[in-house]
Amino acid sequence: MNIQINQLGYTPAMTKTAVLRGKLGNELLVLNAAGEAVLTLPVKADRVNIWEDEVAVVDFSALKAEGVYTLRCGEESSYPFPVTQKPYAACLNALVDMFYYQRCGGEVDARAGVHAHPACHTGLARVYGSDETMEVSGGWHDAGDYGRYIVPAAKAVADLLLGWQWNPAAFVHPNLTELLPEVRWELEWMLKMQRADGAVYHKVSCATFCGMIMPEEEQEELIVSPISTTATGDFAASMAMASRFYQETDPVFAQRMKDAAVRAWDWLAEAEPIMFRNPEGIRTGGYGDRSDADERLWAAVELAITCGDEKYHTYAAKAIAEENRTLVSLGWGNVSGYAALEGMQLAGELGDICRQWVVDAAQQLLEKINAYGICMTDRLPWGSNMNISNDGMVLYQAWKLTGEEKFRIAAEKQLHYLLGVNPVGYCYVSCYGSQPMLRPHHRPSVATGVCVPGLLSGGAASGMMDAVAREKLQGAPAGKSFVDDHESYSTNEICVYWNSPMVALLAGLVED
Ligand code: 9MR
Ligand code: 9MR
Ligand code: ZN
Repeated sequence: MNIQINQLGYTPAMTKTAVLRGKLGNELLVLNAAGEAVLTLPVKADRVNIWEDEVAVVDFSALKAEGVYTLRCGEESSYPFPVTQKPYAACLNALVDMFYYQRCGGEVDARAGVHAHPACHTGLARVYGSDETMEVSGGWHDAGDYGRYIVPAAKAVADLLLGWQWNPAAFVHPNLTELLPEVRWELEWMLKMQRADGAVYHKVSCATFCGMIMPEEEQEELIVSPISTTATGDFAASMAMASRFYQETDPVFAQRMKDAAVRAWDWLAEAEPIMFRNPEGIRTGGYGDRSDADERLWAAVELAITCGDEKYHTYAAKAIAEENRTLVSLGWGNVSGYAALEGMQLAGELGDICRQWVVDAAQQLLEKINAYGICMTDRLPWGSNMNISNDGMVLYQAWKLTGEEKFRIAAEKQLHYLLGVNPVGYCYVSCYGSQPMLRPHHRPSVATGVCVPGLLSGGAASGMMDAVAREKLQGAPAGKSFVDDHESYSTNEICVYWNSPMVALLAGLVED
């Protein structure tokens, strides 16, 4: 395909841009379902070089009438796409249902079809280096593997709650699950990962990654890896945040989370940084870090909002003053951006600083936007689709703060990229769009031979970090460093914390 569009379509009001690859012609025709041209637009002669292609970007926002359309330029056509009021409702449902499919420690019931399975990983886990055992069942499998890790869990929870905060009405079509009960599935597990003194264990997994089997078939010993201050900070932050969301419906549960957050903080306040590294014999996901300053900052902000104590506010004010506020980072490694997004709720100067932080970061993103609409060009990291969704969240928030359309348009472009306006022409959400990703590095999808729907692929990654990528993508430019192959874990794995920011972005953008 040489004419890239959002394969799920657009709302009538949205800005619509197509990316045309190569010299296709001078005019872009918008054809209706009957094949009649309803719009004719000039294609700019001065094209842009990006990722080894010369592309032209054509704005066809003038198309506002509902219907199904195709774009044509010369001999080339786009996939057909709709213009309709709610083009993303089914996709958003699927992105949320993904968390249900990822459930550990409970049955995934018959509604999941071939992916149904009995409760998995229900045995007691042994604390690394001891004979002590713990009951830590529950939560979500992190990704294509079956590990359960606190650091990425906190990000996933925070994104989903932000999506709910921005627009609860976006989640009115429950399918396999509902948002707040689903998030609670993870939170209940996280609570089990806290040690009596308040510190939090980094993860629970088997010693090594298993083969491409269903989760209940993984029977090796479960091992709880040592504590870290990053896991403890992320835990304190996400528990304090979540506590507010369950306050009305279940105050007892909300109080449990608040108490757990306070205990984590009290332990953290006395603790020197403990950065996690896989101990001898453990080879599952590391989620290591170089600094826990951002985790501590995020925790202080959430506790200041939830508990109101002056000490949290004082800590947050000092830490924000020291923070390098050039970006709003929503990565699992640098969570300072959550302090920014959440800190906006704080009264006084701190709230103002956080708002400015978000708007300045969004402005910097705008300056990096490329022809495909995303804010990175030279290098794309492992899981770049997460960074793209994260950027969308920041741009969306800047739009809400300022009302400036440029931010909303840019936020929409992040979505359009993920759903088809990208140089490989994939809709990066499995089973959605005209050319969906269908072969993710995801054990239940590989074991059954059927792709779970609603999985956001990690997407293009320039580092060539697995054998398939090295073999098939050697020399490929960043944006094309993607292969829909289940063995390419560095370009086509799936993760709870890659789906989660896309859920938040979509929830925000579909607001009426
Ligand atoms: O399945 C694993 C995936 O979740 C990880 O992201 C990836 C990188 O750590 O590793 C995958 O496991 C592979 C392992 O590292 C090497 N042997 C083959 C495994 C499955 O492809
Ligand atoms: O998402 C993680 C990415 O940022 C890292 O570069 C990569 C290598 O360390 O690991 C990714 O996380 C994987 C985790 O270690 C194991 N579960 C699957 C995750 C996604 O591939
Ligand atoms: Zn499991």
